[in-house]
Amino acid sequence: MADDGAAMARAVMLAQRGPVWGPNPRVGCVIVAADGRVLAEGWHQGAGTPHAEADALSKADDAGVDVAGATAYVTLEPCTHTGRTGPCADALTVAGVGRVVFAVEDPNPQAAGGGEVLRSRGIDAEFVPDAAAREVNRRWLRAMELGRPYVIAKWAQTLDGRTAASDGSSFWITGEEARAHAHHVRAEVDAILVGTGTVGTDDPSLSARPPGTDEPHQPLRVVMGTSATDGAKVWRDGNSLSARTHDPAEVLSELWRRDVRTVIVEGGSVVTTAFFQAGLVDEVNAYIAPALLGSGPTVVGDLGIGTMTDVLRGTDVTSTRLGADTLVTAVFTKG
Ligand code: AOF
Ligand code: ZN
Repeated sequence: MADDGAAMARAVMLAQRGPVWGPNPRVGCVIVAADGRVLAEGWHQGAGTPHAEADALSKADDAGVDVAGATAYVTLEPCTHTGRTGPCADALTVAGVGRVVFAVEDPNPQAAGGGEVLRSRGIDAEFVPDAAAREVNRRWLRAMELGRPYVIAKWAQTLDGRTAASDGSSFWITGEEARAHAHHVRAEVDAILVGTGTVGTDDPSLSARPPGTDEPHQPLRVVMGTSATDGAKVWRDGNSLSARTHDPAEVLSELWRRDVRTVIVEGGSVVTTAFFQAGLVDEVNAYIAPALLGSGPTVVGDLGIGTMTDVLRGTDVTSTRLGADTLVTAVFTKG
């Protein structure tokens, strides 16, 4: 008899081999025989490549392994649609698996309903919720619920909440470890957004340069606002977008159409404030240095909060020590 918990834990590990960025979720699949033997494993490597179930089934096929009557453990509900690839519910049916256990229901209305479809064909499909399987796609799942990209507001600040000195200089508030961490996060998202003001003052390259990673994924660079930024580094290749508007909701719809599921808003203060004012910040990543400036721009401007009862308070807080600095993350929109 297969151990459901152990098999799903393995499927979650496999899911993590897929890319965090991109329009698709990370999904893992383990096919286990009635006697507990693992017959095949698969995972999804990103949009356009086979889904986890199809990957596992084709590996079984290549190895000449018969999966008839076996149990497929999948971290996400098998899809029913033909998108970039074919429906996994059909592939599992044709292969003759006897049972399917999935850990998260698919929030994508085009793909959802695999559990029902499989049951209607006499396959024992069970939805067994699993927190670890949810966590693997935490931001993607939230974006699908919201129908817009998941927004991470990221900044580096001093203890007194400043992001630059009064002369505008801001290199470097935090140390090397904090900056390396931020590069890892950049390589895991679909887009990085800044305002034209930041392009004018910092001329940032907005690339992901995580130490120790060759050819990291490069997010789309998005510049929001109407001021001219000709010749800036962000325009060095085609992987950039000018969003000539001051409305965060408008930018997010445009990004959603371009398959962006996660975006980091990296400032400046005007842009970050606009996203907070619009209620469109899902998560804050604040890198806090043990430093004081006493003057200079602050992270977030006036949000129209005049009294403590209106304070914006985050949940699901984490704190991570990075050299002398501390990364505090918190969630600001909850499902
Ligand atoms: C699965 N198994 O491994 C994944 C699923 O355009 P496509 O064909 O790549 O389909 C993408 C959608 O399929 C995605 O939005 C999500 O609903 C589902 N992803 N489903 O059965 C998988 N990656
Ligand atoms: Zn599928």
